[in-house]
Amino acid sequence: MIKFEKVSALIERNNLDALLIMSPYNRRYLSEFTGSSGAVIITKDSRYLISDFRYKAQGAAEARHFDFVLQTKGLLDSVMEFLQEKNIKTLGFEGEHVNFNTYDQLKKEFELVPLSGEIEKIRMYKTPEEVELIRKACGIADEAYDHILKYIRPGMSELEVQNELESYMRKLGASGSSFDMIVASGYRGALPHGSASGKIIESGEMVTLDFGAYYKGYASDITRTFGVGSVSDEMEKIYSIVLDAQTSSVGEIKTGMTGQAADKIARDIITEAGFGENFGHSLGHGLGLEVHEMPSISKRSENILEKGMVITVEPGIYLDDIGGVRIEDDCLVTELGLEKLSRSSKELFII
Ligand SMILES: [Mn+2]
Repeated sequence: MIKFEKVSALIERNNLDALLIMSPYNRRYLSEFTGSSGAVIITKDSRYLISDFRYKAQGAAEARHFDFVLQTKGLLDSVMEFLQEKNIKTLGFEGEHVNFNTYDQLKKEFELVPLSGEIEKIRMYKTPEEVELIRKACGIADEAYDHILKYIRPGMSELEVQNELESYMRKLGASGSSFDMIVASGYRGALPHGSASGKIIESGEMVTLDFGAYYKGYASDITRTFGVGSVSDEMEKIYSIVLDAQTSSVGEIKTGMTGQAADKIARDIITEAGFGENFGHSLGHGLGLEVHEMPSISKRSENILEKGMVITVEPGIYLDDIGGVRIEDDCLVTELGLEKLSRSSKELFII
């Protein structure tokens, strides 16, 4: 498998005897083990998953390409004992995930090589199977959005909308929301990360929903903004600028572009319309096992967009105390440009 070839190259490049992975998403990505505790150890010629008694059967079944090692002590003690038995001297570890106490213990016995973001870089390139899971997670979000547009009425609270959306996605097969969803109505729409509150949704307001589903471990993340009853001229104007920035970006982003160049497509349109100061976040991010992962699509990002990556495209304009508009799709980077995985309509919709 391509991911194991890349890990072997990483081990070789850094002259490691073994690589130790303990962070949950990287552990799951490499081993396919979905349990909540364990460690992955990869040497030049073997792969091991260490976990405890609770996960003995599950670990062995899920981590098909790994030998299961039963943990008999605390996880770190068992890991260290195993590494010593295997005569490991030079050990690569996840610099940005290992805490000080673990580091302090490991350094007593091994020559440590910190690696940062290396597994995350491999995770950027999705296999066709991973893309299909994300596509399914997007389909669930699209169908739930369709449902919620028929469900919402003025007088409902943002929390009621959140609960309905979440339970509907579960009915469609999601294991849950992929993150704490945003339901921001009226003036709260100016908060790019306004989680659902007890605020009542009123006629004449716009509502921003930013939400997603987890399906078999893979996330979707979509945003739509719609009107309730009627929409002011000012908000309608902002909506059309954001829509133009979003569709232009989806149409023009290509393989080989930097995150910075991709971000600039939307930012230039919004800035030219006079709202540059009101678009204070990045255009997008990678999506997969985590709802935010590499690559970054931002003003400063030098990540190169390549075939097989899945990214979000989500420009927004926020006016303090008035409201906001954001539109977000999830897209696969292909040789021909972006392929949209989320399909909900982006025409301004008034319920
Ligand atoms: Mn997003």
